[in-house]
Amino acid sequence: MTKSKWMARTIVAAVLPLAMANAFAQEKGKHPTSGAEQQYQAGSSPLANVDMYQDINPKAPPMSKAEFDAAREIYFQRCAGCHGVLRKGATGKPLTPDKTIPNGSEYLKVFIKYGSPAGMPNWGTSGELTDDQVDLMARYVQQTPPQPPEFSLKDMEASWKLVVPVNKRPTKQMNKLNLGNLFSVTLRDAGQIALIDGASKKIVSILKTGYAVHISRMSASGRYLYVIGRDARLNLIDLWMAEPETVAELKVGLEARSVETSKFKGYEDKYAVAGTYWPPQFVIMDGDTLKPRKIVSTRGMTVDNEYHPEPRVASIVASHFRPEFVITAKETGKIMLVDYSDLQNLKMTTLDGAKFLHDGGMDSTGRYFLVAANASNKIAVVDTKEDKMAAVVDVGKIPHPGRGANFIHPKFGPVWATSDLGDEEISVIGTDPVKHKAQAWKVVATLKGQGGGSLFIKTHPKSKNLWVDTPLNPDAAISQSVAVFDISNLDKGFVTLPIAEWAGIGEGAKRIVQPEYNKAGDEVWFSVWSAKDKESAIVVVDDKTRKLKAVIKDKRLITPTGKFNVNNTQHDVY
Ligand code: DHE
Repeated sequence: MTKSKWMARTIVAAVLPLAMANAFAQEKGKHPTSGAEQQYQAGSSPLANVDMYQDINPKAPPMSKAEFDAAREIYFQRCAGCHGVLRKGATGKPLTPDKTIPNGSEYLKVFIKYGSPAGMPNWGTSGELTDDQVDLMARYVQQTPPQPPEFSLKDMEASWKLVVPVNKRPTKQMNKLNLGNLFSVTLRDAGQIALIDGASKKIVSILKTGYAVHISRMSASGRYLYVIGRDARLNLIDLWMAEPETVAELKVGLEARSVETSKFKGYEDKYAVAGTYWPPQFVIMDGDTLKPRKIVSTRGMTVDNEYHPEPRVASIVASHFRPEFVITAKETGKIMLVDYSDLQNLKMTTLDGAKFLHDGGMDSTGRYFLVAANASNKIAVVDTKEDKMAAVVDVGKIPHPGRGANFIHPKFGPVWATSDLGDEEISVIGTDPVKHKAQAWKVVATLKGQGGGSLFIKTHPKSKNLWVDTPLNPDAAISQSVAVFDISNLDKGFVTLPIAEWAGIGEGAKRIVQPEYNKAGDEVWFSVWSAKDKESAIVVVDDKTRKLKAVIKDKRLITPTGKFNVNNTQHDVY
């Protein structure tokens, strides 16, 4: 037996039982989410389709250009989410040639095929990659990482389409829609959004957006809707037009997830900002045209003072206390408070949060921003009035709040809560440093939900219910239902509602994802999310009775995921 074959067998023997034990534990629900979490992070990147230069590394195993391109495509579809665009490591390990070449192809093949208990998925044995593809990837990760192109102001300007100039737009609302209760619904795999009227539950229109469209945000006035796709295409939609439609479009980079608008008094609807995963930067634009004004790179030092070449921009919120955007950089853990009052002489305060910042939202006063540092199992709290960190709070495994849930705890006063991707816990954090000082920025209660795999938690100031989804739980009974807690008696535990069953649709994954309230706060909407070729739906529940109120079914509702009520998004109500 050759040395490399022997090594491979030894590693298989060492790794395989653990990988199997891990899979078995997942089935039994002991580590219910590691698999789901990996799949979630390994979402396809649009960089898979970007042409990149192949730098032949003489020390790496040979690869033809065709093999290199095929492997690059797989890498950006499955691996870049965890290992980073430049393979310098993010939540996954670095895969740079200085590390991979000494390990060699056989060793790498084993890891790619069987995975590891530390978190690497078993791409081969799960059937996702063939043996030939595993071999291809083992050789690919020993090559010099190809770098996607940068994206300058000039590139943005070249992509900019001002479809309807401001002076050609209406000066008042030209339709009869109740805009405050309109929902913008992400139709993820269709690259579209549906605008749905909150009262009639009818689709008002379907609009084309970017690839694998991600989130919607509102301008401060509630007139303009901003929709960002993973391909970094940003659509500006004017809700005042007789038929709401795209009035401007801009490509803000090659890959993106977030967008926000200026909300400070005097700057309503003036600016928008979009953050990109690649290149690692953000751009400030005119709010009513998307004309790009200023680009700022996020490359730099982590909170541990190590250089990171590709800190992706994660969540962004707009301060209500200063003319500032609050922008988080995932890999560095830095939080940038960017003053947009003078773009020429841009001022920025940079705070040390915690590594792996992802999603978050404001407390009920709008002063504090609570953001999950997900792979660090922490919530970072920013005081947007004083421009300082208020705290970093330890929570459960891989917190994933969406924008979180604000409510008044019967004992501890105002609190904000997050659920977790990595365990069944819900952490309830005190948010009132004045009247409940002892509890402020502490976990005052930990609730037990249905299981791990939660992405979003939601309530409304008028509601007594706290809703927790679990779309990534491997158990279909859990991913297809939702847990609801009574805020006045949290110790009683939760009740489960079979939302997917209520939808009354055919076969499919039917994951229940992202509770969202209507404007009045008396209805809560859930997406029933199946694959592109299967029927999906939206289920509307009466918040008071917790009974089914309506099911929205329509052939055009392809892969509905996020839903953004205009009023609640505009005013940060959650
Ligand atoms: Fe999201 C918010 C990134 C996968 C639905 N998602 C966010 C935010 C970030 C992010 C940084 C915060 C934006 C903000 O507030 O400014 N999401 C990512 C990823 O990197 C990830 C893990 C993998 C990927 O390849 O994109 C990812 N996200 C998903 C999904 O698979 C979801 C469930 C379905 C979908 O439509 O893509 C999904 N993400 C959402 C939603 C929000 C979101 C609905 C906004 C929630 C809100 O209430 O505001």
